[in-house]
Amino acid sequence: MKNEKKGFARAHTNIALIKYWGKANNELILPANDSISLTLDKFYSDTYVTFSDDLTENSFFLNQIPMPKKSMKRINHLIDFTKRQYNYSGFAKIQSYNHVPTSAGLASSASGMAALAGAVVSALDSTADLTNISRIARLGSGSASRSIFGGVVHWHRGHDHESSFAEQIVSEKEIDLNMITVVVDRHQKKVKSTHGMAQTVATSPFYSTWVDEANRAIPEMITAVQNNDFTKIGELAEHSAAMMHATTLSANPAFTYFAPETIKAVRLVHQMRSTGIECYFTIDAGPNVKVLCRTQDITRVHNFLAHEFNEQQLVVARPGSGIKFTK
Ligand code: 2P0
Repeated sequence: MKNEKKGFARAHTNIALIKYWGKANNELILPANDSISLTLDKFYSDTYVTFSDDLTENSFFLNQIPMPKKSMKRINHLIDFTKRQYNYSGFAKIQSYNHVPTSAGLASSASGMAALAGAVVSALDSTADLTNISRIARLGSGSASRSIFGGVVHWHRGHDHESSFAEQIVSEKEIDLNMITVVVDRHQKKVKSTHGMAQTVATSPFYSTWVDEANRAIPEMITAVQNNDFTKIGELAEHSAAMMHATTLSANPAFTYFAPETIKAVRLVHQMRSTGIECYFTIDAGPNVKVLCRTQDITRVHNFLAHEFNEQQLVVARPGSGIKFTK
């Protein structure tokens, strides 16, 4: 009879308020600086794993399409690490479904790797510890370590596998913080974040300043989040994003994730603020602009942005929950 172990997990994606940009250790994915993020509702990944003694290798299907072997490196690393931890020798068949529309301009690697870690660990350990799942998710993608928890989350950079994990600052019910993505360019060819950050670490003379400033902002952001101080959260988040993008322009060769429409959306955020609609921008490793606002202002911000961008370019997200092991 087949000896099978099954696991399932659902994890939501997240947006960083204090960005992770650069690694201190590439293999363990230890970041150079701490980061803080908001987990988002609506956008999530569902992952099913079946471990079996009968399988001879791992396989991964994303939205039912098999992943090529050459793209399996980090997935295999994550699975091998977990198998060693739980002293298990079988292989895994994984089916993952992304509910992160590409039209939303959000990355799916955070939710995808978080759900993978949750499914793999829960298959091998029914008393799964969320901190351990966060560490394992980190091996798949740094930002995935934060997607284990809901609300606002702090990823401690740490100095080894044990000490680099995320934890919740406040739950999704305790924070009034929403995000409207302005999808300015869906098709732009981009420098993948893994490569972009590596190039920045290696060549930007501003890089050590980035690390110092990011780490300095962490306790300030924690206090702002605990106090639900939207103004302070927004100011710190906007400054963190602007500093991260300054490091790409100071890399050699220089590069930028900005597109012309990125600047247009940033200007609209400034215009809104000058007319009394309080909102702030953040931008990841791509051209889309994410606008942070309070719940009371979602409609006003959305309508203002809708003067310049069409409905399909605007995607509203609210705070989301942490990882779940049932649907
Ligand atoms: C973040 N980003 O904090 C930052 C801000 C993008 C810009 O984490 O190499 O896919 O897999 O650890 O997590 C995207 O990078 O990179 C990211 P790896 P990841 O959200």
